[in-house]
Amino acid sequence: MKIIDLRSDTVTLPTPAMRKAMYEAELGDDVMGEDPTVNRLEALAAEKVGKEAALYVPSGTMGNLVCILSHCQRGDEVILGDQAHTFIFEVGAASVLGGLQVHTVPNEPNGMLVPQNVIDAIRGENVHFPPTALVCLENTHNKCGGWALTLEQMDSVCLPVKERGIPVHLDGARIFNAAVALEVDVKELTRNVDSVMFCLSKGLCAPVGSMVAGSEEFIRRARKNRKMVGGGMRQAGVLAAAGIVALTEMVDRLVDDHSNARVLADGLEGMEGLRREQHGVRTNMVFFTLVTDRMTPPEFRSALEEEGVKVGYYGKGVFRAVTHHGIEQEDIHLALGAFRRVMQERA
Ligand code: TLP
Repeated sequence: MKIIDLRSDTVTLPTPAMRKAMYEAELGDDVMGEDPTVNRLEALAAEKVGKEAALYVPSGTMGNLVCILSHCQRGDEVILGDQAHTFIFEVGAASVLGGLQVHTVPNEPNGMLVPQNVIDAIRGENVHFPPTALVCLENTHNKCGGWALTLEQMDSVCLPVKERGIPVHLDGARIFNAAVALEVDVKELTRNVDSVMFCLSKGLCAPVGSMVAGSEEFIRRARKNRKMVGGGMRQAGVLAAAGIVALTEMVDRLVDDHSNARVLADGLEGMEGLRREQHGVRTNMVFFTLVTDRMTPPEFRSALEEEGVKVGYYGKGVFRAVTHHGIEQEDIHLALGAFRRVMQERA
């Protein structure tokens, strides 16, 4: 039985082209700046997102941390959404390792921050206040259904924040999903942020790694902070080679993941005992809630697993299914059959 693993697009495996590129990669010591493959990946990534420079980091979590550390000093405050990955899923790193205070404002269901709420959260001059040093956005927004924010939506927050002299960081773990869904060049979405982190290891299928990008001066600081948190990786070109394939060959196919997610969402619609979450499907994520008392969430999850389908659990009965490379439309139909059997026979 094929396991249809919809827990996350992080489960994707490197493609044959990636494995070949990894095998053949030219290597050097990247901490000394001498790994030609890492240097090539960094130049390519910077060019793709329209920034002066980029830096290869081991993970999205480290990428966000390195950017936050590079924008802020201990004692500063960072404004971000209360559903932000950085706030919920990054082990409190900004506070623990950066000595920063996080100031959350509520995310709208589509992942947006209400611009006025962000402006109101910026601290004024007062001896009692920590200085506001950074605002973070997320696109696509993971906890808000994988929704893609348009340039206009992002600008409605970015521009007034930047007018006040405060930089904006974008957690763009899945920014290529957003660009593909909105049919815009990714540069459009990154144009007005000061730094962006994006992942090579999710829908783009590289085994490891994320990129951060910004001005040359910012990336110099980020490189030092990456070293500080242990992210200097020596002959990292063996991994970066897969990242180059990710950026050159794996972006356009994300459209298939998005259409598979819609097929899945349509199939789940109206299934007794399940309620699709309202935010709709824009990219590769489908959220739904178990609304029957005949089965607990863990029972539902293991019944699905027995049928060969894995989904992610977000608590309070809410589940997430993520489509990705290796999941074909026929797998979605098989998965829907499994959902139906679990809901009809066991619920
Ligand atoms: N998200 C993972 C889990 O951590 C929840 C997933 O399965 O979706 N920003 C965003 C928006 C993310 O979704 C993730 C990973 C990260 C940052 C962190 O990236 P990694 O896992 O590379 O540290």
